[in-house]
Amino acid sequence: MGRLVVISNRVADPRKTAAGGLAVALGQALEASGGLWFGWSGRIAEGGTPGEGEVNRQQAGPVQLVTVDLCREDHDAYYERHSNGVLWPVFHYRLDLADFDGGSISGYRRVNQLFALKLKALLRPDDLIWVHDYHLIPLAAELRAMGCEQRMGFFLHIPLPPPLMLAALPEHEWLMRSLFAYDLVGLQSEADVTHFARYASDELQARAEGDHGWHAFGKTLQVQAFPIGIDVDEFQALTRQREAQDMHDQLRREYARRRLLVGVERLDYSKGLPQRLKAFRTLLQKYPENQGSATLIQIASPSRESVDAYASLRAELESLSGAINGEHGELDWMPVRYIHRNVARKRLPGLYRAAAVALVTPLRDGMNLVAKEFVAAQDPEDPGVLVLSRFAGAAEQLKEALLVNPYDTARTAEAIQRALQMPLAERQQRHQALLQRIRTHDVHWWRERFLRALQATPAQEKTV
Ligand code: GDG
Repeated sequence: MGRLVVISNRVADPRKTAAGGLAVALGQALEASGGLWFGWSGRIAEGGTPGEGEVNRQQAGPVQLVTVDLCREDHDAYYERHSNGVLWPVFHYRLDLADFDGGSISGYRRVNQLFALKLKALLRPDDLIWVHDYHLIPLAAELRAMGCEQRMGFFLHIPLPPPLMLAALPEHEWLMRSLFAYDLVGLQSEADVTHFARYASDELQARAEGDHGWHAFGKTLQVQAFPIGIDVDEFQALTRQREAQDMHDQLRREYARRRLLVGVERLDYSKGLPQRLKAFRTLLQKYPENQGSATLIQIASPSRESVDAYASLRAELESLSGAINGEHGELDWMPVRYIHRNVARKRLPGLYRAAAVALVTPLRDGMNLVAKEFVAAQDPEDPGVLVLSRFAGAAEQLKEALLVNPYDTARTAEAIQRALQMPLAERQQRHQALLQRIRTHDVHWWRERFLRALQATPAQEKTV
């Protein structure tokens, strides 16, 4: 394999634990090939000029980290308004939350062009290029327009919506056509691949070719599902470390007479948090044996605070958890512990392991790695139960979880009750099957499968 070049909005130093499993997994492949990781520096250059940006270089062992600063206008247009204000909601089926008028296709395109220009100067002819996520969909088309002929793959971490929803995007044809500049597009689930297929044939008049190919604009694009996994071994090693064990022991002591439920996510409207709190309230109302016992620790770490929809979601969650605690709380027991702060990654496995039930109930999610982390952190002798939304990409794989429709409050509450009452033998059986699945399909399997498929794509005419 040639040198691996990874491009994503943010770049992480793969040697740091806080970086997480994905960075570690990509880091390993980057290290093996003396690769390059390219993206935005996270810095906003006040007073800078749109379409221009300082390039920063840093060496992380054998891996080069190269980042570009963005001026305020580019950052707001590309990142805040277009990527997070339009693409994120539309791709998560939330047309109601997309700020189409506030979006900036021109700013989005300008930053992709800027990245392409800076990156092109660093590329070698035999590089293998792997672009990540919705911020950078048109990057390959920009690189091709500048004459780059390397093999290029793209992985979308979020869902791909059905064609009629994509069609709500201004310039959706341009965006989707730009995918054909890649040789391989990876999606999280089979549902996403089906949506792509329908869009490609209905809107782009593309022709299916072979098992995964789509022919249009004079070239063939391979499109396949590559469900992302976690680094199970790394996460289990983290579970055995002191920080996680202390967290676990402390929670087990504190909740010795109670049942602990846990939810962990970035505060985001795709994660179904209000619906989850309502289902938990129904659980307390409908099954009074949980009164004084069932406690939900909900971590909602701060994310995209400057986007309006996030501020109102935050207010809604504060008010809902306050209302549930007001209605059901007792002097020595509060049913909801809502925490709007980031928890150290080293403590998370302890929190997962102390919980009897995890509530992973997004309204829509590309994959959802929390579901997999929860499974990895469990004690196989006495495992907790995963309650998982059927709308998470992970639901295609994790069939032994209790699958729920998070919009259906009453039946989600029923599933939570079933999880709390599940006999040990059934918990063990389900956990064993789930662990087997996340182990077989871990993040290394995902990376290797994607890179093998990218290398196997046929050489062809590169311009679109
Ligand atoms: C996108 C897609 C897809 C959460 N809170 C804290 C914290 N986390 C960590 C979790 C997990 C990660 O963040 C979240 O990953 P998810 O997959 O659940 O969700 P997104 O952030 O939306 O990720 C998603 C993913 O990309 C990968 O392709 O699965 O569908 O939306 O690792 O543990 N970590 C720490 N403190 C927190 O408070 N340290």
